[in-house]
Amino acid sequence: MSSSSKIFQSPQLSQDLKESLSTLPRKEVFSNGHPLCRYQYQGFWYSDVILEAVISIQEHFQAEDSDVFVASNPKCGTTWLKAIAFALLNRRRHLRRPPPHDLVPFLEIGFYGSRKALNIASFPSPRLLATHIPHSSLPESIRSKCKIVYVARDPKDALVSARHFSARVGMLDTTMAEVFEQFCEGSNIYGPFWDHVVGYWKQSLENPERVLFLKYEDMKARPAAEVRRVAEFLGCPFSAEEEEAGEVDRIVELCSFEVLRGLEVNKKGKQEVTGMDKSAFFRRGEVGDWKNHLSPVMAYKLLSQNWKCSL
Ligand code: PAP
Repeated sequence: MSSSSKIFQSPQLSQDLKESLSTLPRKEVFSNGHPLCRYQYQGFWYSDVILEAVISIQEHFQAEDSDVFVASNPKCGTTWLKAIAFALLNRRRHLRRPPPHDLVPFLEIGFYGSRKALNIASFPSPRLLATHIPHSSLPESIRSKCKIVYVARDPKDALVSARHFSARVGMLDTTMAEVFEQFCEGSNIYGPFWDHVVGYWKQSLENPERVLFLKYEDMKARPAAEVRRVAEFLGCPFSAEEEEAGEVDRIVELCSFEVLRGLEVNKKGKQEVTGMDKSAFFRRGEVGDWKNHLSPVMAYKLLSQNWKCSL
């Protein structure tokens, strides 16, 4: 274990925990030529920074009954769903500013761990938060109390999106082929991809009042119907008057790829917490872009590898 890893310098983690973490499976990846470690914890892979935050959340975060979470694997439609959930819960407000990632911060990126930049105590209630943490690793208070809207996406499009994003923000020195191999072996960040999806999917079947499972592809095909589903799940269904007044279509339009990407607040500048370009979260917004980057053989390999996951 690389003792230079940030997690081993964190004052928030006890010596005992640091010792047990030193036994975790790990993998080396590179960022701007520098080696970084990725760790497998409770079955899923994290960077050291995110792992520290996940552990801190497990130890300290207390959910409130009214908390609502947007959950996803990375690059599966998080920004879009954040905008929809925020628009639904704040019908009278609009999204001219700030952008979705500032309105709905990630629990593990910003509030916890060494990258902590926001104060959870000062975040107004009812809290609308986001997470990429797998369902099985969420603290019990979130699992038992909160409503969670999860969005899944074709992993081929998610991995292509992840690779472009990584190159765009200078996060990792990975080629498309390397990202593809990580998705196949399940060592992509927050992976294995299908274990993440299946965890939330099972919960949506067992606890439909707690977890709503959406698919990016369905949202693209029939956005109004999916927006109505989210509204009903969140306890803010559209009234007959709102339906009549075209409120559903207004929210669909407000949160569409073209409109969000075109907003000045999303075109320029960097995110408050991560320092990443805001525009990096809007690329093509399409279903099936993987066909421009992966071969049919790669698609087949990814599908056959994924059968190994715990469905
Ligand atoms: P995150 O998990 O890092 O927050 P996330 O928002 O899930 O990222 O993923 C970004 C993807 O959603 C991008 O996909 P692409 O690379 O295939 O284009 C981005 O373009 C897409 N996206 C962002 N906003 C929308 C939207 N309003 N409608 C559809 N797709 C969107």
